[in-house]
Amino acid sequence: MTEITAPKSPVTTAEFTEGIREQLKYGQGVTPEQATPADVYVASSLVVRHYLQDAWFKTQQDMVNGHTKAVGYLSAEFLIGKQLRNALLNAGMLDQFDAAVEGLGFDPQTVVDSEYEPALGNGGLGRLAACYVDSLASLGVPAFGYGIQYRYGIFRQEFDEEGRQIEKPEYWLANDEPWGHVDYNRSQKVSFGGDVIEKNGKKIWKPAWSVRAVPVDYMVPGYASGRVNTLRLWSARSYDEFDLLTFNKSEYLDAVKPKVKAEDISKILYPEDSTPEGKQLRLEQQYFFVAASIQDVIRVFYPGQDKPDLTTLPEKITFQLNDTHPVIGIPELMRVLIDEYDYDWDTAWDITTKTFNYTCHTLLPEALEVWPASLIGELLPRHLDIIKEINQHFLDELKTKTRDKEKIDRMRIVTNEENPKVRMAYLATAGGSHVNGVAELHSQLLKDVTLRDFSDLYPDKFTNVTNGVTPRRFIRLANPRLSALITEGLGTDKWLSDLELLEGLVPLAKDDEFVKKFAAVKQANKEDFAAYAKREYGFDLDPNTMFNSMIKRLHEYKRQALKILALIAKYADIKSGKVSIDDVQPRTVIFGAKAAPGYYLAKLTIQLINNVARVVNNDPDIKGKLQVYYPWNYNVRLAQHLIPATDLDEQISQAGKEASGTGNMKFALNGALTVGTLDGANVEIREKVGAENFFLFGMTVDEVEALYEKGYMPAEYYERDPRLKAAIDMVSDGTFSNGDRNTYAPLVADWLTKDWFMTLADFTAYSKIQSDIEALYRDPLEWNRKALLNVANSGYFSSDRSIQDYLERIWHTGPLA
Ligand code: Z16
Repeated sequence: MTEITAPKSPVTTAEFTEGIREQLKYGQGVTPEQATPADVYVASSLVVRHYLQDAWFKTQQDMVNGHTKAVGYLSAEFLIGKQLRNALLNAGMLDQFDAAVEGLGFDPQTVVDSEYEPALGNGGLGRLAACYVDSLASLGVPAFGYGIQYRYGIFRQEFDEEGRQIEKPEYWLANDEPWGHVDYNRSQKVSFGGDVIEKNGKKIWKPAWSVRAVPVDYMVPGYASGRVNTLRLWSARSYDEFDLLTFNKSEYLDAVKPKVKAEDISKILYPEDSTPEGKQLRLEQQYFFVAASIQDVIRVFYPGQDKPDLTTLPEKITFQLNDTHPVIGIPELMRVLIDEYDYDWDTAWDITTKTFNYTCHTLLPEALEVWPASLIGELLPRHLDIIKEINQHFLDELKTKTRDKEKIDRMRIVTNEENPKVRMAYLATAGGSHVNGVAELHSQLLKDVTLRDFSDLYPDKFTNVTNGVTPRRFIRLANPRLSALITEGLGTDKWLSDLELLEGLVPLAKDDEFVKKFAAVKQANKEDFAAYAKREYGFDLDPNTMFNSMIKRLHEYKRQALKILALIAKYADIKSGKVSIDDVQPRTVIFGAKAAPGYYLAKLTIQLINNVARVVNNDPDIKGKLQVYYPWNYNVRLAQHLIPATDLDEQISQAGKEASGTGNMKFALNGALTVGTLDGANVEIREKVGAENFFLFGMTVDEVEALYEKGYMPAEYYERDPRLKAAIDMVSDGTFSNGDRNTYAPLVADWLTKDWFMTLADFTAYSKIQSDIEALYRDPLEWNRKALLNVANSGYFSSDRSIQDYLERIWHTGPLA
């Protein structure tokens, strides 16, 4: 008997149908006969919201009236993906929706597909924030996600004739957006610029301009928890509308300018993943959403109080800073406490440090935001004063802890130079209770390298929380076939809220019949993906080949170059006759990646991959045995389709560079095998699934360090490995650029003279492991047994477990009573 614990539906099919009819009539203004799938999508979404409304109220009331500390997850990005199916699943209405929509003569999948994906994030960090709000609600923990409702999300990627990336604006709000509830009556004022004056020994900030922060609220229904939390994304509006009335005609157009400027703040998501640009607008965005959120928390938790006792703030909420982007919240809370509520410095500092915690998501030094003090001073003069004072207090404290003057100097929050800079990661570390990295290895490197001085003097502040992903979206929704098989194998569907139960599948890996069912699921998923790729992209994928995916942002450290060079080497082997085509293990390689628009080498790599695909796919000598596809505009939707269909997943970053990775977890949970380096969470995945079920290759962190130390000469590797040489020469000689030898010259020059991430040094090891991979793939039963063991042993990588770790190690709170 299979035990089904999925939430009991709050609605019958008849009620759902009636709800859709009502919404079509009074909301969309169409009859069911006139309605398009997009109309039915909007109507269905509003029905879901309707049935969640009471649980939403109750969760908020219990949060404000109860004694359970809430979590405020401050993040510049929430890459939430499509909402409808997820809300239906979590609220227990999937079946009622399907039946109601079919009853009205529509195909449920078409209806769901007509939702436009909110792409309000760059990659891992934004998607992680979305998984975390899902898990918080599913665990019943009171929480707010606070961020920005950008009008333009991450750009829509296209490829031109030459295979180059083109960025198109992503105006995702062009149509009805039924999920975001715009709440004009709870807006906040956020101010900028101006000066600080002193009056009676008190500093007073006289800002020059203000914008109105309007909350747009998204319901975050927990899976089977009966709880609905809030994701509050701020949208910037102008206060200057009325000024229009006072202008004569000639000034009319000028008068709308300030309005446009104010609304610019939430206009666009910066497309830099891990390498932020220090632009004024970016700082405006950061302050905008953090200031609005802090005021909002005071409004929510101290309703109607003129003189609230804010010493209790750390009992009401704990703020998690997602990377350095929201760190300006630390001086902002200080300012609010001191300037607006008259607390003294020490009391304010005590409240602030108890309220904030900081998660670092990177090891790249260039990703740790450093702002010119002058820029902060212009935009937020009072905050710069406060930051300097924090710095001074901090330096005084350090003097009581160490006599090492150089160390103290290295730890300055505000640097001591002609044009001083503010180091946001240091401000976050000094101004909060805990600092965590996002995988064991990453947290260790933070302590040993990036924040070493801090961990020496404040060892107790540092901890680790290994990332996780939500099994609801990334197993249940993305892979219904596997979900059904897991439930069959375990005899319960409880694994959806307790993912470590997947361990119960371990014995079934010995059962050939079960392994064959598992293999059939993968095969069916591959056929589905081939059909999807045909429909959406016009590609002809052969589902009887190995599906080998590499999906993630395009970045040198992630080393898409290593993958493409190995592929070219293979192609060259075949072309030169070194390898007979009959011995080639058929493989379909699928890339998905966006590059930051200003990242030259990354964009050139995209062009190379597209042209390798063009040449290889059209070469009759290859007989379709090697196929390369690069579906453009990789996003959450494509991930949900491709991950369940993948046999082999690439996690091949240079050791010590990928903080964690979360795609690696999604793949393992969907039964792909990983080829990877000892980097980020790969280390823990390999420990959990077993070394024999993971294809490890490449240098370790220590070996990488040693090689930098010794002096890395990439050209030596080029000379040493003839296959590598052949591959690079093929890139140079015009094979992938219609004979033009200049196209990829900058890329080749970088490989041969710099190659900062040591792609060439790991090439030979990477090529070598391919024969192990191919040997195993020739034995489908053994391959699938190992893939099944990956699923069975990856339960640890649920974001529910990550949230449990945050609750125990950092937040010290829990579910609502
Ligand atoms: C980002 O996506 C990440 C780090 C960062 O500093 C900025 C952005 Cl936008 C990624 C990491 O690169 C990745 O390793 C990690 O898994 C992810 O954040 C979530 O922690």
